[in-house]
Amino acid sequence: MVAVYPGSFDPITFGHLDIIERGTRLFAEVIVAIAHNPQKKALFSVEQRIAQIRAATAHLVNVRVDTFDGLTVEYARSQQAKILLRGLRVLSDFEYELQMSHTNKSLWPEIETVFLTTSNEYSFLSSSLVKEIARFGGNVRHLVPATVAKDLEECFTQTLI
Ligand code: COD
Repeated sequence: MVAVYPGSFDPITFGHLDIIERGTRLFAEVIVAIAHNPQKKALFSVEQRIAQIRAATAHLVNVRVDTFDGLTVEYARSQQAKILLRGLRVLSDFEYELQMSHTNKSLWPEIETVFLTTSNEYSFLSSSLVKEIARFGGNVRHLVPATVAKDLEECFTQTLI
């Protein structure tokens, strides 16, 4: 079975990567799908995020990185994928994820959302937190893949100049 792991991934963190790695052991293929939302201001361009995720998942043979506009279920349908993979960290994730899962099913009844609970060491980790630390010059190398850490350093060094 093919699973789509949709998200913003702005940027990918070790929390996302953990879900991807575990997903590849459950599904024949995991498509990491970056939602392109022009209304939402992202730090990294879609092209940068594709490069970051490709570099971070280069060791995984059954991962594909893609981007999509519009509805997640329409994208999944276009890929003949009936599984959406999502990660759950804390209780507050649950409400949002439950609402999204029901909404997606109302749009396409054949879609199923599979949730993987976060690994303990990443339960606090989010892309926003990583960006905040990097913005203030903190070390993020234990939180994100090396390419992302480098991109964050470059991005915020340029901002300071
Ligand atoms: N540990 C485990 N899981 C994690 C961690 C972590 N440390 N960090 C993040 N995750 C999980 C998140 O819980 C989520 O499941 C996934 O990784 C992706 O997270 P993000 O933050 O990169 O992506 P989101 O949640 O912003 O993505 C939202 C979508 C873009 C998927 C959503 O807005 C969407 O589907 N948009 C398209 C329009 C649409 O179809 N709308 C209707 C659906 S409601």
